[in-house]
Amino acid sequence: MVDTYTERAAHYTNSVVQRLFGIIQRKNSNLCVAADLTRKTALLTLVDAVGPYICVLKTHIDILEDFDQEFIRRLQELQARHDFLIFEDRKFADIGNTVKLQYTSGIYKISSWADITNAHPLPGDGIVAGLKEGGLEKGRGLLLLAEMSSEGSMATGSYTESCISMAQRNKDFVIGFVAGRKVSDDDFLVFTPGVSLDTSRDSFGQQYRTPQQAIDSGSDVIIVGRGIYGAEDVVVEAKRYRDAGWAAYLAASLE
Ligand code: BMP
Repeated sequence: MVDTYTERAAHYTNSVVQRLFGIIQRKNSNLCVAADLTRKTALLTLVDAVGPYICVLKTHIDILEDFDQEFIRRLQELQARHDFLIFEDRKFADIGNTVKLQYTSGIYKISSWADITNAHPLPGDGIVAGLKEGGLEKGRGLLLLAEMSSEGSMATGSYTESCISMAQRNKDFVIGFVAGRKVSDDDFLVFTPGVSLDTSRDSFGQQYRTPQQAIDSGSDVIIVGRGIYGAEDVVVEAKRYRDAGWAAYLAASLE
């Protein structure tokens, strides 16, 4: 039997995690949509359609061809309307001073609107220190990439173990991992990409598992991209993945 989201919430102090668990419970959803679209109107239309069924919206802000600050304002309106967190999948990977600038400055000013972002542990603890300076006071949270879903990923074994240690040293800001399974016994969230109900891989080495396989492996939030935004009816697919993820969670919490 796994602890329920409500039981888990009591173990965390980070406000982002508290907000996330609240949303998951209110919406009966552990679904994060990876909205990898390149035009802001299409992206906002997708978010408005799937918003009711998701707990987190994941963005790749740098693939937008027509980004402007107005887009952020409209995204925040949708966030308020549909009640979800925003996760910018920036995968920071530089020294602390540089990532702090990349996180807070430039065109995107990610720390001003993204509740959650993520980083590779590759550069060492300085990357967390730099991002923490940009995000902790704003109430943001960080995920570390402990594993990747792509074939041949080098984030395995001792690399993954070092990533877990890094998270343990930075529990005020690191809220969890991007990983395919529960990589640590500590109270860290696990966000799992590479989830599909219909496909097992793509032509670039992406590897998929079902929502049930991900949840049974200890995932807390399943991330679905093309399985939803690539569908003819995105609402039907969002509901299908929301229901599959929630049914798998309910079954796991009763086992
Ligand atoms: P899709 O479901 O279309 O394969 O999209 C997966 C999403 O998750 C993409 O936005 C990708 O950048 C992200 N992702 C991933 O696929 N594997 C990882 O290990 C980490 C990711 O962030």
